[in-house]
Amino acid sequence: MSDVDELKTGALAAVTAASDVRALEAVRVAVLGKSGTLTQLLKELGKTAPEERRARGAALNAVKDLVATALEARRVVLEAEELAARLMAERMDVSLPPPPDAFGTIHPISRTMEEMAAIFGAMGFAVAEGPDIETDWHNFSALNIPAHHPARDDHDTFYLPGTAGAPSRVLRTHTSPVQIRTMLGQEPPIRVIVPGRTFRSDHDATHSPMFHQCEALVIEQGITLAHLKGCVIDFLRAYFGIGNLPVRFRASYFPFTEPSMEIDIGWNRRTGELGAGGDWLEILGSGMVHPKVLANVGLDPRVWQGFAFGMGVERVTMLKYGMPDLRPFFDSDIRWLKHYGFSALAPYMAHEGVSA
Ligand code: 2NL
Repeated sequence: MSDVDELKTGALAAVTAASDVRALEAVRVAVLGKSGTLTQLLKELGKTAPEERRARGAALNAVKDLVATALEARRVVLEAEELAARLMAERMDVSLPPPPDAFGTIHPISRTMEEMAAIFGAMGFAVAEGPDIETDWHNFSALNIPAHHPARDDHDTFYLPGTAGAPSRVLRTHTSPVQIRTMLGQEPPIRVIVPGRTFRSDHDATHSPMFHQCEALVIEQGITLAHLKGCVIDFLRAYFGIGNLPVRFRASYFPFTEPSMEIDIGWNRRTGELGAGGDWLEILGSGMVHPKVLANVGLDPRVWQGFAFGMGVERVTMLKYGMPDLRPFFDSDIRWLKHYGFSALAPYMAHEGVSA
């Protein structure tokens, strides 16, 4: 067998044996590349005796074409095989169930405060906010709770370390100081609610040292107790979604209101059901803003009147959703949050259409 035939047989065998596109490319380089075996023989054609040169040249070129054709045919086959293998490996089963969702939930406290903003917003109230760290004056004195007054003892206040010459500071024990700031900062008429964090040094099954309140304040000329009653009744019936929720007003005492009233709603003590059952549950404190409080923020009590009320956000949330325990509210336990949290995709609108 001639060296040309030998090269042809060897090259074609190597093409057939190549098991992937990379191996096939290696065969092409080894035979037809710059220093490939066939290229080498073509380069050496000049050394061949002139009478053999034409025939050998034709034979070498024929082998070159043959090998190139074989390479191309094999490449088409190998590429098809590799594509088929990839399609199989990267196959996607579109009938599989989707992975479990990774959405978070809205915390019940946030949702309740959103609901309150929606209900009071429909009555013309704006939302006001203020600092968690307050001066003693905004938190107590302005609200007619002077230094050494016994009412201060009820608040289990967190005091901040004092600085000589600077006003004494506390973590606010209620959201009332925000209403003081509102009255100092803008002219009446005023209608605001103040949902927010509050702090008291008290920790047991029914008290957290950090909790939330929502207070409301109205300052206008000619405001009476009747406006307070109507506003509170409308709010409670909208919030609990019970159009005929029984509401009872009881005389009480707060230093910052006169007269003051505690407000109860009807429920069933045994089942916990709201709106029926003949028992009463205290839910809110309220009153007409004390003339001294108005004077403390520079308002003439003979011109301006107003009412205010306050409630615990955790408490009304637990009642509405039947939550038995306050403690998990701030544990950040993902199971509790999944169970009691709200979807961000389900906006609150229950108060629409609730009426007496
Ligand atoms: C309760 C009682 C109440 C107020 C809060 C208030 C605020 C100003 C002036 C007068 Cl600036 N009053 N707030 C009034 C009555 C009751 O809260 O039991 N809260 C949980």
